[in-house]
Amino acid sequence: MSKTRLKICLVNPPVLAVLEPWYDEPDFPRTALACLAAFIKDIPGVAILIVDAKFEQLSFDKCLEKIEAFEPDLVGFTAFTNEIKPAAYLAHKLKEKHKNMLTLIGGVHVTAIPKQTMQEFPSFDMAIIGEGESPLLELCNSLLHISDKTIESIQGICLRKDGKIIQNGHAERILDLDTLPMPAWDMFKPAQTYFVQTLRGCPFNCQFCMNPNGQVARKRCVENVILELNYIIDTFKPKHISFGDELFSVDMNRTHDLLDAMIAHKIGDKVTWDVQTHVKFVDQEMFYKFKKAKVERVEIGVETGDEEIMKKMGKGISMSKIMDAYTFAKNAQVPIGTFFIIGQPNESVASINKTIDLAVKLNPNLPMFGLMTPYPGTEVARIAAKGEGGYRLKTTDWDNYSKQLGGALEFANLTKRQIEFLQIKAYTSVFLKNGRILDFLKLLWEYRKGAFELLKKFLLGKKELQSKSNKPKDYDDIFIGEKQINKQEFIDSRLNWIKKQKEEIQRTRKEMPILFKLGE
Ligand code: B12
Ligand code: SF4
Repeated sequence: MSKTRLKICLVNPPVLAVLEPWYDEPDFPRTALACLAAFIKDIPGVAILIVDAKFEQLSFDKCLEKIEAFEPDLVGFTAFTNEIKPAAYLAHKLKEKHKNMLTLIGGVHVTAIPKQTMQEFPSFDMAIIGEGESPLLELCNSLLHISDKTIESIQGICLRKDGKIIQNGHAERILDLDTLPMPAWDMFKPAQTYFVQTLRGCPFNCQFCMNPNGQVARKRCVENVILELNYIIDTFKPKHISFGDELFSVDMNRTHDLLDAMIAHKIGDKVTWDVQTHVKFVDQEMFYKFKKAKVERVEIGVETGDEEIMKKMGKGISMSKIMDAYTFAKNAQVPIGTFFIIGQPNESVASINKTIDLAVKLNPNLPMFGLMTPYPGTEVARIAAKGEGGYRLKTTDWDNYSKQLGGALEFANLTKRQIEFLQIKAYTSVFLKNGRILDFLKLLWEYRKGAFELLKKFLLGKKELQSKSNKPKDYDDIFIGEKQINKQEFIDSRLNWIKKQKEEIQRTRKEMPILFKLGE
C-alpha cells in the first residue's frame, strides 16, 4: 500500500461484561493509546482517531460503527490478555467487510506470545512487539513512503508473508523517557481520572508478573512529570490522578524531589491522587511527604502471608520490611491499599490462612484479594504448563484470564470451592475482625457486581465466567477452529521472555548505565 495520507484508528476494545465498574466502565482513557498517538501525530499526512470503547462505554456494534465511519487505512488495537479476544473479534468483523483495511495488534499479550497470537487470530495482519512508539512511527513512514524501509525490516514487527508468520525481533525499549512527547490526552473526551506514567519498569521479577517494561526502571525527570500534571489539571479539570507506575518510589531520591514538587505545586489541593509502590523503597520521611502532598492512598503488593512462599516469589520483600512500611504509613496516617494473591505456587489452605491472618493484622484501608492467573510470559504460566507448583492449566480461553474471578488454573492442594470460600473469608475477615462493618458495606456496594458474581460462583458452583452481557451473538462462532496455544509454547514464552529481559539489561548497561543508580 502506497499512500500520501494515512488514516489510523487506535482502539481499546469494549468489555464483554461489566463485573467491576472501575475496570470495566473506566472514567479514564487508556494511557498506551495516548502515548502512541502523541508519537505519530505530527507525521505529515497522518490522521488519527482514538476509539477507547471502554472509556466511552461502547458496545461492540457501536465501536465498529465508529471505526468504520472514520474509514481508516490501519486499525491498531491494544490488548492485555483478557482483552485479546475482543480485539480479535473487532478485527475479524472489520476484515470481513473491508479486505484492504490493515489490522495491527500491540500490548502485553502479543508481546509475550507474538507468533502464537498471530496464529490464533488470523484477523490480525501485523503485530508490534514491545514498546510501540518507534515501530509504529516507522510503520507509518513506510506506508507513506516517507522512508524506504520495508515493513518487515522494522524492529519489533511481526507479520504474515507468503502464508508464514515472520517476526523481526522485539522493539528496543526507549531509555530516555524525557524524549517522549506529552501523551495526547486531548484526543479523548475530558475524563474524571487520568493515569500518568512517571516511569516504566521495575527491578523485581515476581513469579506471577511478566514485568513488561523490564527490570531497569526508566524515569522521567521531575519537571517533565509536573508539566504533565499541571497540563492535565488545568486543561481537563479532572477529579483524580492515578500514577500508573509499577513502582512509583523505585528511585527514592527522585521520589522525595517529586513529592516536594507536588507539594509546592499544590497538586493535592486540585485533585485526589494515588500510587503503587513497594515496601523496600519507602521510608518514614517519604510517608510524611505523601501525607503533606495529600495522597489519597498508597497501594502496596504484599501478595502472601506465608514466609516460605514470600522468599521464593521474586518480589524482594520480607515480613520485617512489610511491618516497617505499615508502621511508617500508620505514623503518617496515610491510607493504604494492599494486594494479595490467592493461588501462589504450592499454595495450601494453611498458607492462605497465613495470608488472611497477615491481612487482618495489617488491616489495610483497602484490601484486594486476587486469584492467581497464569499470564503468558510469567514464571507461573511456565510451571502451570509443566504441571508443577501444584497447578493444572485449565484453559487458554483468554476471556477467563481475570484476577478477580480466576478460572484459568486448578490447584492440587485446593478445590475450586475452597478457593472461592477463602477469597470471601479473606475480605470478611479483614473488615469484620477489625470491627469495620461500615467500610465493608461500602466496599460491597462499590464492587457490588463483582461481589455478586463471586457469591454466585460460590453458591451455584458455576464453572466459568457466565455474565457476558456485552458479548455479541456471533462472538464464540468466529473463534471456532482457531489454533490455540499449546503447553510447550506456554513454557517457551517464559524462556524467550527471560532472554529478552537479559538482552535489554545488557543494552541498557552499555547505553545508559546511569539508570542502574536508584538512589535508595
Ligand atoms: C496502569 C495499569 C492498569 C490500569 C490501566 C489504566 C490506563 N489508563 O491505561 C488499570 C488499573 C485500568 C489496569 C487494569 C487491569 N490490568 Co493492568 N496494568 C497497568 C500497568 C501498571 C501499566 C500499564 C500502562 O499503562 N503502561 C504504560 C503504557 C504506555 O504502556 P503499555 O500499556 O504497555 O503500552 C505500550 C506497549 O505495550 C505497546 N502497545 C500497547 N498497546 C498497543 C497498541 C498498538 C497498536 C501498538 C502498536 C503498540 C501498543 O506500546 C505502548 C507504548 O510503549 C501494567 C504493568 C506494566 N508494567 O505494564 C499493568 C498490567 C498491564 N495490567 C495487568 C492486568 C492483569 C490488569 C487487569 C486484567 C487486572 C484484573 N482485574 O484482572 C485489569 C484489566 C482491566 C480491563 N477491563 O481490561 C497485567 C497484564 C498481564 C496480561 N498479560 O494481560 C499487567 C502487565 C500487570 C502485571 N504485572 O501483571 N491496569
Ligand atoms: S514488583 Fe513484581 S509484580 Fe510489581 S511490577 Fe515488579 S515484578 Fe511485577
